[in-house]
Amino acid sequence: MLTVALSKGRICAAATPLLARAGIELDDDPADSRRLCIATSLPDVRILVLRAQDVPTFVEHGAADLGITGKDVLLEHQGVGLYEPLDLGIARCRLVLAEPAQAGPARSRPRVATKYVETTRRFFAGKGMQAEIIHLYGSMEIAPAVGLADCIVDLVDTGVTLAANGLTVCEEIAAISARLVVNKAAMKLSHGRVSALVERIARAAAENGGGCR
Ligand code: PRT
Ligand code: MG
Repeated sequence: MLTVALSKGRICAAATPLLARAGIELDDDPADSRRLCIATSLPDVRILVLRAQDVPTFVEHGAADLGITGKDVLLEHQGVGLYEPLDLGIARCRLVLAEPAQAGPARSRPRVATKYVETTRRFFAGKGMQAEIIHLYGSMEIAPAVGLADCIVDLVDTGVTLAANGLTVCEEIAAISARLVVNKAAMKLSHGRVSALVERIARAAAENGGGCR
């Protein structure tokens, strides 16, 4: 049996049609099933539906052989024991630094609201700066308006949410999309079966206009 850990929410919504094109049909719709483990049309492949942030943990520990999650989550997790063989080209967005459109003069030690604590720390360290990081779990966009932070690090797609909260992008930190990850030990021990599944998904992603290695 090969177990694939799949990030629920918008990545799951985009990945399900991609998996179907790869010949992997889920027996239940993850959006309205309470099952967290879903069988598929391939008798030896099952899907675990997980919080995005938990996908690398399951794969790293071998509880899942493969995983599908966002590059934002992987940058933050900095997993060891994971290969990242494939960019699926779905759930694309950008990780950005954003600030109020009418920002005051920059501080030497900016206060930055984000859920991407490690990625933000590394980004500022790369500029030779120290940031005061305010760790939030959501609704980062409101933090500058209420004086909690000077700027935010968050995902942006259309930019509508930033604009609605009076924020503009100052800098792009990373281009984000969903990635396929593989447990390193599974890649060695079950090489034939794992690489056949990776190939199947790679072909479907390429047909979809994504799928870079
Ligand atoms: O997990 P959490 O509950 O914190 O986030 P969520 O419920 O907003 O998203 P979820 O769980 O469905 O999926 C999160 C994953 O989807 C991320 O880890 C990314 O890899 C990927 N992804 C792709 C995105 C977006 N695009 C995106 N636009 N995740 C979040 N957003 C948010 C963005 O932060 C903004 O607040 O969507 C909002 C709308 O974006 P605009 O710019 O189109 O207005
Ligand atoms: Mg969510």
